Amino acid sequence: MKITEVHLYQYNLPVVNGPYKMALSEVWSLTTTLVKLVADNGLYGWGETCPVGPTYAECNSAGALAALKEMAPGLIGAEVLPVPLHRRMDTLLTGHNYAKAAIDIAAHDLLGKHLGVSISDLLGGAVTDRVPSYYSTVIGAPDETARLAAEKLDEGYLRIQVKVGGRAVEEDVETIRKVWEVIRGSGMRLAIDGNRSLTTRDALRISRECPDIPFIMEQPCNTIEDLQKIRQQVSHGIYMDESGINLNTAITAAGTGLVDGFGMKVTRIGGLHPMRAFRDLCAARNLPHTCDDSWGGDIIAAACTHIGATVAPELLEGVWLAAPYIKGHYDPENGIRIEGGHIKRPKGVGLGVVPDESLFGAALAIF
Ligand code: 0XW
Ligand code: MG
Repeated sequence: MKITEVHLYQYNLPVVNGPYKMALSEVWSLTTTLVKLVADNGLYGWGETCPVGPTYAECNSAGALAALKEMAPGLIGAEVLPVPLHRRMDTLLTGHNYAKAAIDIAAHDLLGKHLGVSISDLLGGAVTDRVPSYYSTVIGAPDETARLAAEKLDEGYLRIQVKVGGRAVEEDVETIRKVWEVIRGSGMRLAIDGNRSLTTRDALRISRECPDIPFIMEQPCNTIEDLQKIRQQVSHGIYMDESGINLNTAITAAGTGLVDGFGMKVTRIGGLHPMRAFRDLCAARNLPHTCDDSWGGDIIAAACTHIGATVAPELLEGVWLAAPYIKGHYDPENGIRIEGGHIKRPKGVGLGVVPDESLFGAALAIF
C-alpha cells in the first residue's frame, strides 16, 4: 500500500472556559493541523498535531504546516509501513518530530484499516478497554484547586496533576497542601507540574516544605542540567516532560537514572512508532509514564488512547486528553470522551474515529 495523495488542513479549537493557564503561558484557542493520507487502494487515514501554543515546547502550528508542506511531495509513492516511512521522512526533513507525528498517526490509521485491526492491535495489543485518564488543573487559587481535586476524585479520576509556578512559591505550597488534604487516603496519585518554570531554588523549596506529601515533580525546571542539579537533593520523584524531546533523550534520562518517570507526548516523540519503542524501554526500566499529547481533537485523542491501552497498567500514569476543553467532536458518533475519569478504547479499525471532514473546510494544500 503506497501513499498517492497528502491533504493538509488547519482548524481552530477555542478553549472551553478558557484560558488554559500554565506557569509560563495561557492559551485561549489552539490551531490544530490535520493530515489526510490517501493510498493507492482508495483507503485514507487521518493524523493530527496540535502544539498548545507557541511557547509550551519547541513547536508551533505554522511550523507544523510548513514542515508538512516540506515533506509532502517526497511522501508520494512511499510505503505505508512505519519503518520505511520514518526513514523516508528523515531524508526529507531533519527533526520536526511533531509534524512527522501527524504523518505517522495517519499511516497507522491507514494500516489498521488495510489489515482490519485497531491501532492498539498494531502496537502490540491492548491490555484494557478502559484506559485511565488524569485530570490536570490550571494555575489557580488554592481553594479552587482543592475543590476541583475533590470533584475529580468523585468523578473517578485516579490521578491529578496540579500546575505550579509563575507565582509566589508560598501559593504553590498552599495549593499542594490543600489538594493533599482533600485526596489523602483516597489512593488518588498527585503530580505537581512546573512546566519548566521553577528555579532550582524554588523546586528545592517546594520539595523541602512538603516532605510528608508523596507527589512527583513533573518537569519542575527548564533544562536537563537543572533536573540533574536537584535530583540528588530532593526526596520526591522527578518526571521528565518537556525535556524529553526524542527517543535518544528519553533513553539517556532513563539509562542514567535521571528521572523516575515521564510525561510523554505522542507528537513530541514523533508519533506512535517511536512511542512504542519508548513504551518498551520504560517497561524494561520499570518507569511509569503518561501517553498523551499537549492538545488536539479526536484524532490525537484516539491515537493516545490506543497506545495507552497497550501499556502495562502498573506503569500507565494516564492518558490526558484536551476533550474537556473542546466543544464538539470531529466524529459525532465515536468521538473520544472521558467518563468516570476513564476513556473507552475506540472500537473499529485504525483509529476507530472517522472525522467529518466538512468541519475542516477546504484543504490548505494538496499534494
Ligand atoms: C497536562 N498537559 C498534558 C496538557 C498541557 O498541554 C500541558 C501538559 C503537561 O503535562 O505539561
Ligand atoms: Mg507536563
